[in-house]
Parts: sequence; C-alpha cells; structure tokens
Amino acid sequence: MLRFMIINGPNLNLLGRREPEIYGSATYADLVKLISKHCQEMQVDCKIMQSNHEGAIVDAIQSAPDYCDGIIINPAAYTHTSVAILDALRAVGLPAVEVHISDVDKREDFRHISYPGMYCFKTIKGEGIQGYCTAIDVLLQHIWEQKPTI
Ligand code: CA2
Repeated sequence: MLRFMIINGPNLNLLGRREPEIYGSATYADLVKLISKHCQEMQVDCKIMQSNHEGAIVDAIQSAPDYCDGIIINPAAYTHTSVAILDALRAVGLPAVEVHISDVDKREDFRHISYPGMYCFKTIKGEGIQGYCTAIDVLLQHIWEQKPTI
C-alpha cells in the first residue's frame, strides 16, 4: 500500500472559523475526515499533520522517506517565505504536490510566489478543500506512471 504524508502549515487548524468567503466553512476536522475518506477509497495509507512552526514542518519532511512514498503539502503562509521548506523537499527527493484551498494567483501579489512550489511537480489551487483529493489522485497517478509494471 502506498503511503502519503499530508502536511498543513500555520493557521490551517483554524479553518472554518474566519474568512469563509476565501477558505469555505469546513473546519480542520472536516478536512482531516475528507482526506482520510478519500485515502481509504484510493487504498492509500496517510499521515496527516498540521503545524504552526516552520522547523516542525522541516522535521516532518526530513522524516518522510522513512515511511512515505510521497508528500502533499499546503505550506499556508510559509508558501510565500520558506526557502527552508523548499530545501527540505529538495533534500528528501520524494514526489510532492502543493495544494492551496484558495486561488493564490488571484489574490495579493505576495501570494503569487511559492518557494515549495518550485520543487513540487504540480500545484492544485482554488478548488477548496476538495483540492486535497485532487492532489492525492495526481500524486497516485504520478507514482503509478513512474513505477515499472512487471
Ligand atoms: O489557500 C490556501 O490554502 C493558503 O495556503 C492558506 C493560507 C494562506 O496564507 C496562503 O496564502 C494560501 C492561510 C491558511 C489559514 O488561514 C486562515 C485564515 C483565517 C481563518 C482560518 C484560516
């Protein structure tokens, strides 16, 4: 069974509490439920985490190769600032997909740059929390295409 690590950055634990016009009304618990259900349907084992701390996210990425085949990451605000998260992704070399609930390219200019996105082979944005399911499907497809069929 393939295993994915799903990493959520700062303030995503507050989903549903403010700015529903941007992020929707689903809570972080709803997001975890949605991801878990989709992973179960797709027969993927998943480890879902959220942290408000850049170093904890770097630590999680560094530990990923021990038990994961790929990474899905919403670095939240660290998207637009973190060379450390970009470097960690490059260092571990696992396939990675970036996901954003909102369409960051249609928002403020400072949200148009993504450092982790420079490593990720695909970015899903503006699909709401359903974008995580798209990211799982895209990562699965990518890994299947890489694996030789015997
Ligand atoms: O659209 C996304 O998924 C973002 O990664 C969300 C981040 C934002 O900084 C990125 O530019 C785009 C913000 C995450 C959580 O923000 C909240 C704000 C208010 C209430 C609840 C969460």
